[in-house]
Amino acid sequence: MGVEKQRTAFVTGVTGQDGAHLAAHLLRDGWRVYGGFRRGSSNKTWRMEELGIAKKVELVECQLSEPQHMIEIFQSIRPDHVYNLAGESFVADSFKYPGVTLEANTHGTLNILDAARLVSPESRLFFASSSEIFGRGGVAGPCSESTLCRPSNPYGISKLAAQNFVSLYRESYGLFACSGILFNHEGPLRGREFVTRKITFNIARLKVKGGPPIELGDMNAARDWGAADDYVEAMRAMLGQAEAKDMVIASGSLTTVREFLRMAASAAGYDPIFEGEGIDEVCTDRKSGMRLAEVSERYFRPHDTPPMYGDPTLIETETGWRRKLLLEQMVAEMIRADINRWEKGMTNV
Ligand code: GDR
Repeated sequence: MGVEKQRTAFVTGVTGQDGAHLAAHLLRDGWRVYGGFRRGSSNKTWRMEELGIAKKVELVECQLSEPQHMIEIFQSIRPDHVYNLAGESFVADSFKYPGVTLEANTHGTLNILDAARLVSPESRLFFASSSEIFGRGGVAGPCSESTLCRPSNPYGISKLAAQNFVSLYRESYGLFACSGILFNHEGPLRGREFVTRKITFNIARLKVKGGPPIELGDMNAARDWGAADDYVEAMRAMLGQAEAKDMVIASGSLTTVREFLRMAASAAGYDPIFEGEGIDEVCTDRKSGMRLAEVSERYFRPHDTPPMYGDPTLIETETGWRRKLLLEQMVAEMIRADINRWEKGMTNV
């Protein structure tokens, strides 16, 4: 019996939430994992450290905007699977930095596709696209692979352009390349700029240390929230298919920011009540009278994406993938992790 060659994956954006979860799953299943990180983000290994994989991932400095550099990385790694998860991910900032967003998300993806085409056309590629590609096209009902794309911010435009490159390279050069159209996905490793982690981090702070209430933007904003730890399995399932296809990765249900806050406060042992409307709305703990959250105009987005939710039928029927964690369980997990961090004084993550 011959010894099976160890399979190799190249994960760009390994210091981010999805990169860390994905690397952990791949390592568990015996893959050799090369993790691409951007210069200046090598100090952001806390996620891999929390998952106990920091020493197991082989880190590769990765400048996505340099085509020759990407070619050299492909020549030295010759990856079986490539997951392009790197990029600018904070939608609100993309209005401030449209050029940087386009460079990282679109141009970076193009350079990866070209490196694969020139060096290792047998590699299978996954690209993390986003529900933001739908924008105004997605408000009428559940978004599927055939929903009209009308992105409403530079971030959505950058992801849609990259996704179009992925299908172009699949169709023109025969690459096994596909895009996962990911709706919001969260968890204890989420960055604090995103509303879910902002809420769990600060509810945990109030619980352990007290202090001022959380300031939030639009409490009526709603998203289709899933768990990052589930969604990285969907990415893997897509690369295991006989044929490369773009697929929506979503939970299929909408939840408001207010409801997420209610779940988080309850998971921390509060009894949250909401009073007032619009900018005057406040969330208070019924038992102690403590103010947990209030609304601040500072966090409203001038051009927020309207609520929309995804239809995961295709990925579920074609790959058999199912999400495991319900939103309420994931929120409880995030609260547990953040309370634990506050108790240990680890508040810079
Ligand atoms: P989003 O995520 O823009 O959907 O992008 P984010 O968590 O930032 O916002 C979700 C919604 O919450 C509203 N909101 C607030 N948002 C933040 N950040 N802070 C607040 O205080 C606040 N109050 C209300 C926002 O207006 C918005 O409606 C995420 C990212 O992961 C993208 O990379 C990804 O492509 C998409 O999800 C799908």
